[in-house]
Amino acid sequence: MSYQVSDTQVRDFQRDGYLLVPDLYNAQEMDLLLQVAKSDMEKTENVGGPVDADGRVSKLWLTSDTDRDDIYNAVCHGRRLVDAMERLMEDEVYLYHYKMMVKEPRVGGAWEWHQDYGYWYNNGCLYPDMASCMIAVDRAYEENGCLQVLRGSHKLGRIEHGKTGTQTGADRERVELAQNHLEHVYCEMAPGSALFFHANLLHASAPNDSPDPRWALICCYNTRHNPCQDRPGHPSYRPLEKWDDDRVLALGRHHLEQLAGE
Ligand SMILES: O=C(O)CCC(=O)C(=O)O
Repeated sequence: MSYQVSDTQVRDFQRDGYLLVPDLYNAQEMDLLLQVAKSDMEKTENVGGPVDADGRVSKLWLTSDTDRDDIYNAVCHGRRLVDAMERLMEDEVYLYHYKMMVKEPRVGGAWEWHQDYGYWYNNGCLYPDMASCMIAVDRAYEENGCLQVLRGSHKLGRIEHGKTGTQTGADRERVELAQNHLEHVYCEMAPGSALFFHANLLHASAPNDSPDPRWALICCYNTRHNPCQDRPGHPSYRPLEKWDDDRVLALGRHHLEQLAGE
């Protein structure tokens, strides 16, 4: 499957700071991704996350394995995603990191309002010319804590960030000011849809109060022209190899076959 971003979508992204693309991945691909991720999560000790203001953990599983032949990398390196990202960011991009966001039914915590560049600024990234793509593995809707954004907030510039619980969030007064003027959008997503969003877009998500899980893969990219310090898990420029999109299914199936043989 290939995907081409239209001129209108580029304009929408530049105006709103985000773009929702339905069905970028098909049901089979998301089903494989979920099966692999669930089995991996059982084995990894690396699942944790910051605590929100009410003491609930917002689990995430961050990885800097950006070269391994696996289904996560097949998504992050896949032309359908990378070509779209390059068109939206108007430059070559490279993979900064990726993470699986695991919001379990009834217990998954909130994410405070923040800009990703509020964090990445501290990695010496010179410009906010970075973006992420959130891929809905499960259906995401208001009650299970879908992503919320303030439309157009990527144009506000970088806002000061400080601690809320153990999370880092944007200055509350500034967020309130923005909320008085900008549209608050709940980005409800069907599995396989993708939300591209700019690193200065204010976003948040509520706790998961529903009986349904809300897993999502977030792939983060920097542009080639944007110098960043080289840190573990947050690298400076290194060319991104683009992979054919059919590797998502191929590597996902391979992984499950291996698991079945274990
Ligand atoms: O998964 C979520 O709901 C929010 C994640 C997020 O805001 C982030 O990773 O920057």
